[in-house]
Amino acid sequence: MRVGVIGTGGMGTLHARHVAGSGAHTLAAVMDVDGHRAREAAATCGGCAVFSDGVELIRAAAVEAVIIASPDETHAPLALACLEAGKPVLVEKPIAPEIDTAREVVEAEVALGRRLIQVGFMRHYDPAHLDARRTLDEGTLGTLMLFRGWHRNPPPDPALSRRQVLVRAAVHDIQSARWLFGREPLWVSVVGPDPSRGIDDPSVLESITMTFEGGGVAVIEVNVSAYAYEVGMELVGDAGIVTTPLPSAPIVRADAMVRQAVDRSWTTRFVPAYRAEVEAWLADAATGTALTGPSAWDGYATLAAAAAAVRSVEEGRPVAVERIPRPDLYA
Ligand code: ISE
Repeated sequence: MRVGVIGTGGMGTLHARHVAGSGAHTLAAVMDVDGHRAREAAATCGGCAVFSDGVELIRAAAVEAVIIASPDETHAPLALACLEAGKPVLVEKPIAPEIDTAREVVEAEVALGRRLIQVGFMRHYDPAHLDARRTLDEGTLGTLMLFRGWHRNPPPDPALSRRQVLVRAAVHDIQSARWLFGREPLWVSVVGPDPSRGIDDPSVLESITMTFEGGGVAVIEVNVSAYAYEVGMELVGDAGIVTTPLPSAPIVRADAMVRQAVDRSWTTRFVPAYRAEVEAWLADAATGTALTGPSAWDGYATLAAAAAAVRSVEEGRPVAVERIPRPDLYA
């Protein structure tokens, strides 16, 4: 496939590198509002066309598939342009910052009648998550009762508000819980360590509890005040428990200490998952049939739960998740 990448910040450049290095596919074009940054990304990937307008890139004849890694509020309009052009797209999460916009994207794809959108929930491609998932599928854990997730980031600069953390970051963990339970959350409740902080105040740590249709509970720590970067989960079933392992970095004993390095950012922790995500998406796209990775519905449904999480902070109580019924396209 000939691929165009929109947005050449850290994430877009990493995706562009994975496309260029895939062997099977070509990086045809990149786009960024910062022309210098776009040209630099093109150069580090061995050269390609450079656009200053995302929709022009999407419509270009030389581009067969699109990756959207531009700012959050551009995700939905650009994904809609991909649907219009009939081109497969991998769009970074969140699919939109607002739930109504996310619903419009789902409705447009349903009207088209074909799955062309994949959302960037790369944990589906992370070996540690996949191993845990396999253990659950093999029946070793019995019935899944509890998903416990942790998502720890060193403090971002600039700081993120509680709303931003719930809508931009916690959607990953909400998606992991939906993926493992295979069902939708019914209720969401969020508490932070400092009850005086409002939804637009900086986030420190959010503790999100979700109850699921058909039983099951998820308890998720999203912590933007952490010593390093850690993402993991524990699945508690009625017959067993699986926990994703600690980092596989070597354990060093020296100076009367035992040390093991921990990642500082997702850009190192999840590199293999991002590469696998792009390769799986392109392999699906190249067949010309439906995409099979996390869908626009997953993007919408995680956002519906994130919207309930925002309301839970605002109203100080558990909130029911409101969402449209799942269209047959995503059965
Ligand atoms: C951040 O919001 C991201 O976009 C990354 O995908 C994620 O892995 C990271 O933990 C988030 O904080």
